[in-house]
Order: sequence, then C-alpha cells, then structure tokens
Amino acid sequence: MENKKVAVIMGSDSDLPVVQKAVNKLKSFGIATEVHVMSAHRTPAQACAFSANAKENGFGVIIAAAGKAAHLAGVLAAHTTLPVIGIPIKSSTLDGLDALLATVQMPSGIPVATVAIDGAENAAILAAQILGVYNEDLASKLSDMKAEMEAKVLEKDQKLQESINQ
Ligand code: C2R
Repeated sequence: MENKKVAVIMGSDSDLPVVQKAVNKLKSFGIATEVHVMSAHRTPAQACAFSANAKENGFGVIIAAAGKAAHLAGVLAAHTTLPVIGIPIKSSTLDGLDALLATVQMPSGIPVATVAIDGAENAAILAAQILGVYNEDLASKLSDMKAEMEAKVLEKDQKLQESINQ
C-alpha cells in the first residue's frame, strides 16, 4: 500500500510556533508532510479545493490548526472523507477556549478529532496512529515511542523512590 502524506494546514502564519511541533513530530516518524497557511475565512476557495482534492493527491490525514473563531478544521472536514484532526490554537484573549469549542463542537455527521489547546504533538501522533493501521513500519515506530516513554517514567519513579527513602 502506498505511503500516505499528512497535510498540516494552519489558519495564519501566527500559528506556526505551535504548529511547528506537529511538523517536527511527523518528520521524526518519517511521514511525508505538506504544510500550508489557508483559512476558511480568508481563503475559502483555496481551503475547500485543497480538502476536496486531498485524497486524490495522496494524503491520508489532514491536521488543521486555528485560533479564535476556528472554523478551519470543520470546513476542511466538510469537503473530504479523510480524517481531520483539529488543533485549537491559543491566540486570543479567551486563551484558546474559543478555538477549542469551535473545533470540538461539530454537528453530527462531520467529525473533527480535536486535541488539546495547542496540542500539536498529539495531533501528529494521532495522525501517525491513523496511518499506522495499514503501515507496519509506522506502527512499530509508535510502539518504540511508547516503550521509550514508559522507560523514562519508570526511571523517574525509581529516582523518586531513592530520594524519598533516603
Ligand atoms: P492572525 O494572526 O493572522 O490575525 O490570525 C488563525 O488560525 C489565527 O490563530 C489570528 C487567528 O485567526 C485564525 N484563523 C481562523 C481561520 N482563519 C484564520 N480561525 C479559520 O478559517 O477558521
């Protein structure tokens, strides 16, 4: 089966400092990634066309990051059958709660898998897990990542026990 790409779309270049973490994580898994600024509000025609053609252009998952009145992920999801993962960005006086609710509260029929406010790394891991269903190499990288995480926590616990029992 051909390796699918992940599209990372952000509503503004001001979102990049957060979105970069998703891009870095996807790269660490060796996933081919395209990154764009597109907006459901400011470039609606481009955003809709990108999403409508994404499957045929070799993408397997779309990640959409936006702050404030974050309609981007929902609008992209409306134009494709690919899974869409939304990252609500903390970019306003409302600390990202506005973007969280706009992203997560999708009407029935058009799901957006929403991660935490600024949860870019988890968006990348979730995208990798989706692609990993049909990609054993990727699934094994994800298993390695979990094993590494487990080893780190066990080491921290070990150190904690040593300092507490001194
Ligand atoms: P600017 O910094 O460019 O003013 O953008 C962006 O994601 C950004 O967080 C401020 C915020 O507006 C968001 N934005 C959206 C959409 N387009 C841009 N929520 C959209 O289409 O949903």
